[in-house]
Amino acid sequence: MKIAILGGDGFVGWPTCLHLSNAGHEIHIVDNLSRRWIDTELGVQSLTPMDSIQERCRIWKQVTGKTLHFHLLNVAEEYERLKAWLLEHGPDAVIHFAEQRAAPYSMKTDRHKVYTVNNNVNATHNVLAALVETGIDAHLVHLGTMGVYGYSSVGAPIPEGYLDVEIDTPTGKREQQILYPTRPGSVYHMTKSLDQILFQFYAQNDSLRITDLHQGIVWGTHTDQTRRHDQLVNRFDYDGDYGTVLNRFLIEAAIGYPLTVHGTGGQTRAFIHIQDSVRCIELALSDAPKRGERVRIFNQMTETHRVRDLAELVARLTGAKIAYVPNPRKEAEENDLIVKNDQFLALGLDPIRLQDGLLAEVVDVARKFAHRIDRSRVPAVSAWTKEIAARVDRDPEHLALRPAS
Ligand code: USQ
Repeated sequence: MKIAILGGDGFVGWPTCLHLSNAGHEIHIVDNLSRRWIDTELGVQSLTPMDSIQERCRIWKQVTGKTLHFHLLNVAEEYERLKAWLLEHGPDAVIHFAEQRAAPYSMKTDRHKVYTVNNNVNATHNVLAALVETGIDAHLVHLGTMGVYGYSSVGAPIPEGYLDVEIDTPTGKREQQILYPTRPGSVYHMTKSLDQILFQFYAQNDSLRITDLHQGIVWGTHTDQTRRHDQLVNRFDYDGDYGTVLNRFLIEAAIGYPLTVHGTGGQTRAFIHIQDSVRCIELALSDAPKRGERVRIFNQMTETHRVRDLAELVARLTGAKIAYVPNPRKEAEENDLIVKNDQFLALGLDPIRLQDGLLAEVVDVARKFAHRIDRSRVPAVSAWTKEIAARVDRDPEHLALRPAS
């Protein structure tokens, strides 16, 4: 297949490019390199030393003989170029990662909220409108998030996208399936909820073939393909905005930083290893909906964990200390989470469990690159509201001088 990977330079995008190229597909990376600019804005860098996208593609060619085509294009802002690009290349599938993906970054300031909404919603709508206009019948696979469902305990498993409901009508009860109600907890998660509505409309109105992957928190960094050369290494974020919880705990443990549990750590979240993430995308590609079918929705996760349990697990494995810090986010202190993921299991996914992969990740990545870490970038300081901002802990290590009285 000829596959366009929008956002193919990012954390999940890059290993997806390698995985699908290795599987024999013709890969076109379409990316505006915004994630690298955000690193510059925040003054942080990936824990793993990351080469330019052109250099990464050159190394892949050297290692495998396969070509990764790179196209510098802003999907959210350059609609006419996107349309022309699609017409010229006519991909069989489009994988859409081209969105700002960090909840804390999306909540930093009003400017970051506006950027996240403009970028994410426009990128998704531009792709949809351009597919209709060009008449290209590509399967669109979108990276969505488990976070569209929100994290209040409902007591019932979260289905894969659709909820069976019974509605009272004048002639009696009628059954219907509706999109599972969204309850996003950040501006970022809100944009992914809006994406769902855009997909529903374009599948219904224009018969676009769309799969939406509701992914959990990705952990780990290596895949079989990124391991093949030092310069193919994936990015790894540990900072307070882009670092995700388990990867942050692993890094914190590696540098003797207390594990920063927000609040009580009673938040339960869904997780998936990066290797399983790229495998799921391949499985979803192979199982495209037909024209006229509704949007296919998968829950792309393999296990659920409570944040404080993860901290205790990492502490047990590494001897790290745990710091319970005031939560910079507005979220439920404690929640249960039961998620259905039957569709990927039925397609043959054999998940990597956290218990199996965890230690290797600590040794391979965290300790190897620990010297590149800027400790001052570890605390999560983006607060969800102005009131919460006042109580954010910027110094979980307690290194700053404090008044004696
Ligand atoms: N947390 C801590 N300590 C930390 C960092 C986070 O306790 O040092 C807590 C947070 O308060 C939150 C939970 O861990 O309750 C998860 O936070 P996260 O930063 O790991 O994940 P999140 O902000 O939800 O976003 C990440 C990705 C996003 C993806 C989402 C999947 O950045 O792109 O969509 O995971 S999900 O969480 O299932 O919505």
